[in-house]
Amino acid sequence: MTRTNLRPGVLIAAAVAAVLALSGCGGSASPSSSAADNPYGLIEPGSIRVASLGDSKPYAFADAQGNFTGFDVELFKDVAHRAGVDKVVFTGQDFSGLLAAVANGQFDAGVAAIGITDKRKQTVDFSDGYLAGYLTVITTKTSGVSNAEALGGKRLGVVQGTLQEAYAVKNFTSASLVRFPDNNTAISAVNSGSVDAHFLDYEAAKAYQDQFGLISAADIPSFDAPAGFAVAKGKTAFTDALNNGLAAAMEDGTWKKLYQKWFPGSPMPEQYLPKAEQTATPAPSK
Ligand code: SNW
Repeated sequence: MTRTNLRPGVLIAAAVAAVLALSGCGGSASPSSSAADNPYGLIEPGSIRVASLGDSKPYAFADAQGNFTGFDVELFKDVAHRAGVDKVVFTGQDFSGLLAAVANGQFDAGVAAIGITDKRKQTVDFSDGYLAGYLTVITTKTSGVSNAEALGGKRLGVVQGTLQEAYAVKNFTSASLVRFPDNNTAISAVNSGSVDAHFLDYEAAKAYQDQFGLISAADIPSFDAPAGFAVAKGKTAFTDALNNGLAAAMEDGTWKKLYQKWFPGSPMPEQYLPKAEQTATPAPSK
């Protein structure tokens, strides 16, 4: 009696175990289980947590309602959609902690006009590049800073951890650098006169110029460090999916549409346009 009752249960257990083994599920096989449910290795399957910036308009910023938007944000959402993920949650961070937060698994990605450099590749992996431009010194009309040479003896703001900081340390050696956690704080200091100028990304500089009547004093090419999406090291399925999405967004004109929306009037770079729209003229070095 006991035996005949037990038998179906044993059979079911054996069958379940066999199915689990075949599907790669079950206790010790959980890594392949999560690979099936969570191919990109996201913190929460089906959702991408992104570390970004609240004040890098028009690349990445929080609007009046607190929603993240901008060129980089919209491009990332489009690429995530192509990778099959529609839930993307952006959080504002200080730039200086952003790559570490991606590397240590607090976020799935970093999206904030982050230039790809060998040094940063020691901390994170990057998608392919999706934007290349200039670094700009902006100042007030009365500061007397009319070009990079005039920065000698002046107080120049940089956001900590940026390429601007590294460039200024190396090349603006006679300026006094003042490090800020973010652009808004630095621009307040420019407007109040506590620093003479601030050094930031070209399009963000343009936005602050328009907002506060500031002027550009110097544009430094940064085409050797195009912006990419930062991902924790070794998440190759995720990075590959982002790269495929980026290539598709460039080829079907989505990248161009977003560029025109967020950077109106800026010269159109060729290397990210659909192949049919690229001429034989070589683009600025990547
Ligand atoms: O290197 C450039 C790139 O060519 C493009 O112009 C977008 O900005 C950059 O990636 C540089 N961005 C800075 C950096 O990566 C600052 C980023 C920020 O303030 N959000 O450090």
